Amino acid sequence: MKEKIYFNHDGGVDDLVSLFLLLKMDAVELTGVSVIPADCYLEPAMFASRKIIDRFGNGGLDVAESNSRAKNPFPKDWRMHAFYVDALPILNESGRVVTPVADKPAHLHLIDTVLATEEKTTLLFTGPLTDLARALDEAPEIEEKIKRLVWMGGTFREAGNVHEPEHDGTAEWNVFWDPEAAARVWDSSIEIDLVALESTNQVPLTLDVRERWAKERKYLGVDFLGQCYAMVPPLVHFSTNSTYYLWDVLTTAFVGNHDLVKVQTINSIVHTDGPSQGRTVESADGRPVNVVYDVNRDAFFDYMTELAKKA
Ligand code: AGV
Ligand code: CA
Repeated sequence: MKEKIYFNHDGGVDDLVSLFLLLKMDAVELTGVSVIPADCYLEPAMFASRKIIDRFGNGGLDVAESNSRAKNPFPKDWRMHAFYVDALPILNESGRVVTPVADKPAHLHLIDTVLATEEKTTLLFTGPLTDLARALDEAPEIEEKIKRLVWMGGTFREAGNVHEPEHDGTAEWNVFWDPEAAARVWDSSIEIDLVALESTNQVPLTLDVRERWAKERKYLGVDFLGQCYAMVPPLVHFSTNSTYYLWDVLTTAFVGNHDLVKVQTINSIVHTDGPSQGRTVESADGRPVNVVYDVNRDAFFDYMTELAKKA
């Protein structure tokens, strides 16, 4: 039986590529999709999501808009990426958008979808957890219908990826955007699989990966990967604040293939205030999370590229 997945994302290049790959996984059935305007602007991210489903999916889905707001907003330059994906000719060839916008905001759409699905749902979140935190406040009964949460977020290292005024640099962005939301989900009894920076640091966008996709661009789906990853800066000599990693794509690949990574359980808490807000730290009386801390890089890139060839 196919695994039922509800996907909430925030419209970055790797979020949108994740949506594409989920549509190509044989063992996965997407039950719902929603978009939160964190690392994106909502309108282009909604259009891009609907067009990706039109082009690469089999219909039957709508896409819900989140009305959640940031504690700490993303930089504008990064949020612009959704406009570039939305404008790709490959997504605009048909000249129309068929997949509808859902008539409820994301957190209510999540509740409805989870309750309407007979089996337990796996939640895949590749942006902040705000919509899940709000759904849990609104309808705590969904907890028992959630199989687990797979989240791209956090790190247990000193170095996070937030480089902002008044912050000490220890947080990962998806936690930092809304630290209270993460703390709310930590308070629940949902099983959490965390794809943290420990593993995503091992999958930077590099020139050899781009060259591989260029060589195999005769496959429509591989060409789509190449076009998407032409929009964001690769790791060349050293990592900068804007260097792109395949954060969310690794998280999505983990849902489809557990053998790519190593996992370790850590008891942890989330800092919600002060210069370390958004930091996840190990703590004996914290709650357990399953942390993905290592990945077979080559197997990961092979897996995602082969999936793309199915398009
Ligand atoms: O912290 C990683 C998260 C992922 O969900 N996002 C990007 C991925 O979608 C935020 C982010 C951190 N650094 C970035 C980010 C960068 N250099 N460009 C764009 N987004
Ligand atoms: Ca994201």
